[in-house]
Amino acid sequence: MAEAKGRALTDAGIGGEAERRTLLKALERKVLWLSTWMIHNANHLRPARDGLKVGGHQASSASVATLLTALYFDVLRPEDRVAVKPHASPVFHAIQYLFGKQSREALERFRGLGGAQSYPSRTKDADEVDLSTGSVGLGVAVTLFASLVQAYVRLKGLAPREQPPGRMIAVMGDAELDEGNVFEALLEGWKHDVRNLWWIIDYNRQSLDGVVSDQLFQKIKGFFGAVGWTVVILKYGKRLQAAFQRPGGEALRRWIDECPNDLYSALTFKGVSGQPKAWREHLLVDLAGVNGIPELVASYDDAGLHELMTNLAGTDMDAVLDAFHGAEGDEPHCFIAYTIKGFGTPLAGHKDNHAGLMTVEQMAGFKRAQQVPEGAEWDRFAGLDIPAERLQAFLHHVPFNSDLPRVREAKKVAVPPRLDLRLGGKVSTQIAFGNILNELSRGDSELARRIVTTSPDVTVSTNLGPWVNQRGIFARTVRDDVFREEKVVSAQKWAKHRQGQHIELGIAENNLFLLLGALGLAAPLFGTRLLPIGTLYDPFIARGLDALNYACYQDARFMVVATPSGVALAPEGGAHQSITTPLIGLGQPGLTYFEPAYADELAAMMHWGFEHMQADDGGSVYLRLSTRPVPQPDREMTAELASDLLAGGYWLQKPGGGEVALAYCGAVVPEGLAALEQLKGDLPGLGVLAVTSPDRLYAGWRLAQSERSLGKPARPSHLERLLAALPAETALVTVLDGHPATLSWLGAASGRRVYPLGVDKFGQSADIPDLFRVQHIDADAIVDMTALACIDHARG
Ligand SMILES: Cc1ncc(C[n+]2csc(CCOP(=O)(O)OP(=O)(O)O)c2C)c(N)n1
Ligand SMILES: [Mg+2]
Repeated sequence: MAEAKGRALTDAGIGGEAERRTLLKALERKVLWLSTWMIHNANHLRPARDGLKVGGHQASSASVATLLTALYFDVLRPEDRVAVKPHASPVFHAIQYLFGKQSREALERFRGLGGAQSYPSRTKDADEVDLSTGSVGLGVAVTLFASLVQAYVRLKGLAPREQPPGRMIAVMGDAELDEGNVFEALLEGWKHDVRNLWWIIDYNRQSLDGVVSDQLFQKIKGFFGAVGWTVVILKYGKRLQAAFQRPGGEALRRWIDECPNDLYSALTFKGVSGQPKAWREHLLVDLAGVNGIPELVASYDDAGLHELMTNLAGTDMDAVLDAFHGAEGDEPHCFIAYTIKGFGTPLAGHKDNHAGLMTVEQMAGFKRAQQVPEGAEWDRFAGLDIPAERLQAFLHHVPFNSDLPRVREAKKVAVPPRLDLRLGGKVSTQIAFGNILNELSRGDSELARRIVTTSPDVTVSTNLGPWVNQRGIFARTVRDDVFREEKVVSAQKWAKHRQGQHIELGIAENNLFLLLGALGLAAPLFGTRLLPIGTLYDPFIARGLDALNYACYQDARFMVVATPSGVALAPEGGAHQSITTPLIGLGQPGLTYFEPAYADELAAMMHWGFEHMQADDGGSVYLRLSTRPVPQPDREMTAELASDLLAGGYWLQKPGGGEVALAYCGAVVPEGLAALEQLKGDLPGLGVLAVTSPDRLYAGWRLAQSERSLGKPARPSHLERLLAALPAETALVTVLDGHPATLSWLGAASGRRVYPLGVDKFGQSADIPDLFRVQHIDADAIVDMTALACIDHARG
């Protein structure tokens, strides 16, 4: 592939290595210019309507202009995938603009509606972002899981045959290493022997607030080495390397090596801000008496000495190309690339430059230095000493610039008309979940082949065991189940092999959601569809919440099955109780939350979920399940019932008018029915509404309202249709094993009084009768609340 493109470059009249590098250096300048200009334009030349600074990160962008230029215009192949650090978004967009894949209008509208996004976004940017970034650390780690997913689809023969394996690459800020999720991912990657993975650290030794600790690279080297990565340090540029060969050069190297980060940054800034003698003064004092130093220092004028002293490898095109092309093998590589934040601009090195913007005067000077004529600021090649046609021909032929769309298509997986269940008696929704997957695992449907499950060390306790027994655990190398071999009795068969369809993770919920995010992007990234299901304990969603949000933000498609939930796990105790997760389900965009009470409801929800995960305008699904066994209704899942429960609710007991109706969600159904039993003498028309998805009900109601506000034909929402069965003044008593606010909005939405019951304090270990009583979600609490509603009703 690379050779073929190399030939094409020769065919296009681009000569050898030397010319390629000359062209790359010219483009590097242009990338730096366009990225800084884009930010300047947005902040200074576009009318500000809201009094807010637009922002953008000129210094962070300048820091990686060389690295990204080298990557996109030389090193990358179309099959590679890149997560670009969030605040280098302008550099990414400038590069796409030079490729002709990004419009000038989008650059002019940087950070505005429809413009190039503040941080590279898969869903909002038009120029083919591979992986979104924004919350630092997550974009880095997701590349590791993407490499695992690539291995999964390739080793199973699911990826299109003609597609070579790509490198999953993160271009990351050095402060991203402060995020714990990066290290959680590193360890998991080691366990799974990840390959084809590059992390390129923009080691500018600055974060947002200032300068990072000295000698940090030693620690970084240690971390990565410990988990088997090849670490490549790009420290000195070619000019410095040459200077080190001269008399006094060794002492100069030592001086730089020992120079504290903050002093180096300060001297760098002095060098670009009218204090050109700073380097010279320091060197001559600190290295007084060292042979060769006076001559070496004297051989540079002030500008030359500044250029030499700031010639770090990460901003030196030749050094960068040598390092990237020198990397061999598919083992993971970490490049620690020394750079300067703000390199090549008047912001270079200043510790406060993260949010700093060049002033209008500084930009005018910068424009002159870049030889960009007035009015030619958006010109692709203005100010470069190379004819535009030549640059254009080069760009056309660089290996990355393929005509293939970067967002791959993948066929949809057929979902059978219904999912089977083989259960009887009292059943929990968690048991039903295991049963549905078990039934699927025994068949040979396309759906079963495309499901991949994963869990952070709670595979067995979330009831994935039967599925795993049947389908095996994914691993590069075959490993028999030793316990089985040794005839140690166990219900679990843990055979590991390439055909395995369960990816076992350590206990890090961030990793679960990052992996679900990567698996859920298999279609656009690798051209093949997977249907990922991840299980965890419901309370620990909070642990991985940022990664869950990130996966949704990227429009990855997956199913999260969270069990046990609420306080109904009873004896397991307070630390494992989940209270606010229903509100997360309700509030999280891109994630549809269901909470079934019965097994047949869950089967319908999973069926809908598998379709929804594949729909163009679909999304991901969150199923909040319970370990509490409840008696099952003897009923047929009619089309009408399925449609109602998927829209968010149905009448379990149809109302016959009256002052009050009950609405419950999930595993508290026995309490709802017990209260009905107690009350039906006094309130013969008492209805019981099963809320199967507060999220779907809410979304439907909001949509109907907004359509009406726009003058569109009035279509009642599902909630309105359901509540039309009640007189206008009927109050609602709501109950769930979760935060009461999940259902209390039903009152406001329907203009009626609401009496919400739910959990709003942490409990303790107990059995369900005690806990539900303490939390006021038992039948007595429902009866008492209904009585209050009746009294209020009578008062008017
Ligand atoms: C999780 C998270 N916390 C905080 C921020 C705000 N933030 C954006 S960039 C940044 C500093 C990043 O420093 P570094 O990674 O070294 O990037 P540089 O700009 O130096 O390239 C911070 C704290 C964020 N984007 N995400
Ligand atoms: Mg930094």
